[in-house]
Amino acid sequence: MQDNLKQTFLAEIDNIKYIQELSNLKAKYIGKKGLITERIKQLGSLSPEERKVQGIFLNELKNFVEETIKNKEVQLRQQEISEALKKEYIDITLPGKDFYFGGSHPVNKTLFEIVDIFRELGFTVEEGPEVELDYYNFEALNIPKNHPARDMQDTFYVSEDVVLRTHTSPIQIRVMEKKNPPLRFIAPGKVYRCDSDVSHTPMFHQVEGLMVDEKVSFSHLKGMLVYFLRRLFGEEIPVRFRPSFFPFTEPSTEIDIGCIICGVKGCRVCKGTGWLEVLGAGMVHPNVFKFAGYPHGKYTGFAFGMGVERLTMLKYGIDDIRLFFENDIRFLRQF
Ligand code: 2U9
Repeated sequence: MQDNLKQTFLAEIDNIKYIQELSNLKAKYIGKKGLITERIKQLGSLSPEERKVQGIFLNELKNFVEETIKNKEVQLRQQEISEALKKEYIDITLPGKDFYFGGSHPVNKTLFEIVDIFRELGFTVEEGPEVELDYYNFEALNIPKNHPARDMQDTFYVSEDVVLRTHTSPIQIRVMEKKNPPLRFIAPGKVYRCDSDVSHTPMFHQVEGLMVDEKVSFSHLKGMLVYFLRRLFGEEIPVRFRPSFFPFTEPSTEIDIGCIICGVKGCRVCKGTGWLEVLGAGMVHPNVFKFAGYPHGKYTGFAFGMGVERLTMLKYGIDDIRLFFENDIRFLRQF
């Protein structure tokens, strides 16, 4: 009969799958009213010989049940852990989620490229104030009062004598006031003009440059700027010079490259001409040297200017300048 108890217990514990069920089983056999406990309680009614035999047997059975439940608990706990590990397994060899590093703005990328090319040519980089005196922005650049370039409609006036610079040229005047030739530097920076459409924004970036020494000629201008354009747009780029006019240079020229969209055939971007204007340049006007305080006739120099947004638009085929300033991450991520 007692042997039977052990067999039933073993069969029952064998069926148990969850730790929570073990406490019921424990109560059923060795709890206060458990099957084995009840039998131990009844030992008193047996003869001394039988009590001894049964006593030893029941005691051993009780210990056996306790021990077996404890072992089963350990086994179930280990099983639980290995199942959880299997279920929560993370494959660390899978590729991670994509994330994006920030990068330079496309206008800055072009600006850095331009600066790098001129640095290699021995040009240094000079800067100056964006809120500028009328004198440096216009007067000293041979743009006298009443000149059309001073039109209120193009220039942001802060007061009668103070403007937001409309070009970076005042930097060159300020440098010439302080230093004597030889000079070879570029002047990059933000400029402001009261204008807004697909190809104009009220603020844009320019790089201008100046080289002054004794005997600087138009050939130097031509050599440097063709070299620059070949570095920026590739060795094969066609380049042409057209005569032009600026108050601060004489003679003056505008420089075109063969249209990089259509290959000099004529398209929407080059307005059917096959050419794109990318630079303005010229030999520094003698009046400008006079304003800078240089002795008459001693020095010659060439100057040039370019719009960085425009060059970036041509380089990447962007047809609306306003895209640069909308901070749309879908646009910016493409560069
Ligand atoms: C000094 C003397 C001469 C700078 C020059 C240009 C020609 C020019 C435009 C290009 C596109 C401005 O951004 S843009 O609209 N620039 O065409 N700039 S010569 O000449 C100077 C500058 C300073 C003292």
